[in-house]
Amino acid sequence: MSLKQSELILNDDGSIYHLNLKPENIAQNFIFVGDQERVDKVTKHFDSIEFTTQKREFKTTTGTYKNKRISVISTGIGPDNIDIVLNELDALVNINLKTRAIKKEHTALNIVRIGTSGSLQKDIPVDSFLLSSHAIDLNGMLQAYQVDEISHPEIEDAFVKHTNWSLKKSHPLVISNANKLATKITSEKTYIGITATAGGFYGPQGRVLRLNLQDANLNSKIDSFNFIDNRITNLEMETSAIYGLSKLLGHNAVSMNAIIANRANGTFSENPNKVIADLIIYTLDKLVE
Ligand code: R1P
Repeated sequence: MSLKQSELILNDDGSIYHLNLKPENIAQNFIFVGDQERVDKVTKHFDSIEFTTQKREFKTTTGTYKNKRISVISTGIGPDNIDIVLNELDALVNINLKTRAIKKEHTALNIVRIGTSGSLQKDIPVDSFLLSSHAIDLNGMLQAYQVDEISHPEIEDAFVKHTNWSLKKSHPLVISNANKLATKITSEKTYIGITATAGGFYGPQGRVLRLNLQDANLNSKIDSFNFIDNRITNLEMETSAIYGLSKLLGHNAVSMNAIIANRANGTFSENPNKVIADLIIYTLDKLVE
């Protein structure tokens, strides 16, 4: 079956629509960052750079770090952007862009997100690293797909009950994420926990400036949720989308969070750039171990 031009959209030069990439431009190993300026903060450590391009917020650079070929891409903010990035990267490796047919042989990408995040637990301080063992999707993007095979109804139902989750909002989806890549990057330096992924920065993460919240107590109910010793440790805006789409599409993903804020005690890192720089080096070195 050949995918229609309206479904698989290519630019005039044959590159994929939003990312402006061709299959030969990318490595099998990916680092996702939110901020476009963070791409160079990763690739400045590379031995060599072979390719770079940017369209909108999606900047991609491919090169080698200690002889390992890695592509770094900025996703911008939020699950909606992850939908674009993961579907287009998957198309680059698993769809023949010339015939528009899905390839018989599947290629799995290895993806590590290096992002910033706010801790929800007093004992996970600012300036620490956190690896997401699970994600809880609070934004609903994934519900556009058939997600039954990746969902955990027992935990989701317990969360809905514990938080008295409004039925007007999208049903929370819990995605577990144990894989070899996660094992490789885990160490005594990494906290582990369930990462909650919100679809916005202010109201969806319980911040009040001028608007009242649908549930003013939601953050404290998220903090106190516990399912067989699993607790929700941090909030950010991409992990559930990365974990959910990677599982559905057959890619290996890990989300690494530089904790720059602690929402439980109201603190913010005095030097957020340092914890991000440290996490970049930590992750790169773990990738080539
Ligand atoms: C919000 O400020 C952004 O920061 C976090 C959130 O997930 C969201 O994307 O991650 P990044 O620093 O990777 O962008």
